[in-house]
Amino acid sequence: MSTPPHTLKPNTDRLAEDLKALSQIVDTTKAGWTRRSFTEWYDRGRDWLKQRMAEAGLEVRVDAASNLIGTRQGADPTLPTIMIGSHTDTVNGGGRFDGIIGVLAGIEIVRMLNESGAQLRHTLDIVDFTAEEPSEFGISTVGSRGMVGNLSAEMLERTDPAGRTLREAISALGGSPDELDRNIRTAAELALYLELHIEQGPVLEQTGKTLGVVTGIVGIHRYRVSIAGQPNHAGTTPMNMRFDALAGFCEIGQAFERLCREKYLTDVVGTIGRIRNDPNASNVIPGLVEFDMEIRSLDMNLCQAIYDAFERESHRIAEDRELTVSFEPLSKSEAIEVPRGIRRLLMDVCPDVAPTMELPSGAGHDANQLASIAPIGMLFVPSKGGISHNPEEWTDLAQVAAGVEALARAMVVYDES
Ligand code: HGY
Ligand code: MN
Ligand code: MN
Ligand code: MN
Repeated sequence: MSTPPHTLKPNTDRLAEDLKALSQIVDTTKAGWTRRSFTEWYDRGRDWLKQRMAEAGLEVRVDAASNLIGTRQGADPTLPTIMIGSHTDTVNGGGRFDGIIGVLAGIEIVRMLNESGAQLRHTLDIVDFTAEEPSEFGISTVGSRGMVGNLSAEMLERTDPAGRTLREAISALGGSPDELDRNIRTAAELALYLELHIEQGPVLEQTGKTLGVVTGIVGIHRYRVSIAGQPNHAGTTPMNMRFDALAGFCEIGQAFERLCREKYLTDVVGTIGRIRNDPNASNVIPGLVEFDMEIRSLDMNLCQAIYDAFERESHRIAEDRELTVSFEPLSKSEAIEVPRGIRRLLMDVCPDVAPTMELPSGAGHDANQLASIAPIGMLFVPSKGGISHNPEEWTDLAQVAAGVEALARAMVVYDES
């Protein structure tokens, strides 16, 4: 029985309750709304999600990569699966909407289908991908990498500051890392991946639009850089006899910003967001600085060009200061172009729900990984003031509900196509 897509409406009270309940399962000792992957608060969020998925009649399981998956069987088991997903981990001091609205949208869409008595042709998977944000292991999109076979043995052995391996962390969350290779999802198994996400930027709000159909998603190159000098006494070491790693970082950091700002202002963004200074004492000349840098662009050649130029400049500065600098790749995700057919599918259904426009994503997503095995489609809803990764992150309930309604329509239209 086909379901007229326009009849599917989210229950906004239920959606508000879910948003409030899940967003409050956080580490209250931290600023903002913090639910870091592989922590007790993340586990509690998972337990809460498992209950909601079970109540919605989904078959609930944790896959080899520790992703939480709720499955609603379709009428035709020979068809590949449609997947709706996102993530429920946050950055430190993050907001209440980044990621979770995509997972809650999936659960609410299942309830809408149940209430309308709709029987889809395709099986539907609702997924909470593990650790989409850069984890304490230095790797982001852990679960979606694992699902598509992009989590290497080397990555699984990386350790967090407490010395735990990513392999151990995935197992503790119910995954089975040794089974990863045998559980890689293939293109034949997945028909379509859809994700609802906050824009995390100002464009929708500034143009008065409620829905954004994503045209492309940036790729991200992330590196860990170490600058080594010589720790020494801050009082007895003359200025011309120092090998100051932090002073070296200041010059190298400026060079990075200048490269990204001057040469590639509109097409690339570069950020140094995490830094460690050893021994980090007021009366010791810093001997070692370690920092994480990332470069993002829709054009991966630009990412590579910036990296190459930055590496050369860093070695030149280090040599001048008799320091050493080394670069270790942390992770790479490829830039994604959304297939035309999926953009058209979304652009056909969305304007009926709310004012809509097309735009690229400057944020990375699990969709970057899923794109290696399926056509992906992403829908954005506005971020107030364009703010995200910040406790002030905000999206109106009506905007979230419009995103849920449009995603449900697109999914039903696709299912019947
Ligand atoms: O960093 C990002 O782009 C995303 O919010 N994880
Ligand atoms: Mn994020
Ligand atoms: Mn996100
Ligand atoms: Mn995402």
